[in-house]
Amino acid sequence: MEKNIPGLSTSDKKPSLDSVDSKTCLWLFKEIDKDKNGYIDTNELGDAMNRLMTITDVDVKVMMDYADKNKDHRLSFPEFKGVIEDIKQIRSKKDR
Ligand SMILES: [Ca+2]
Ligand SMILES: [Ca+2]
Repeated sequence: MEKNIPGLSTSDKKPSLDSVDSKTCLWLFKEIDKDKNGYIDTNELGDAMNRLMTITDVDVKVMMDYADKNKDHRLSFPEFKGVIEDIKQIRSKKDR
């Protein structure tokens, strides 16, 4: 049995939202974009969210609506990244 060596096992850690950089963002985006068409649609967002929590179709639609800035009913990477940035900002304001 091997001991966990700090620094070598960091890849096992789930990224926290505060430490999400553009690289992690892109990885997340690709994880959610199941059909790899470069966009996250409502179904893909719903699937991803369902894995994390119990969420209703309405919740997913609200999230989609908020994130979908150009209203084409799918999320491009900049739109997705924008949401992450927004959440990070809201969180950092709360901490103050
Ligand atoms: Ca897709
Ligand atoms: Ca869009």
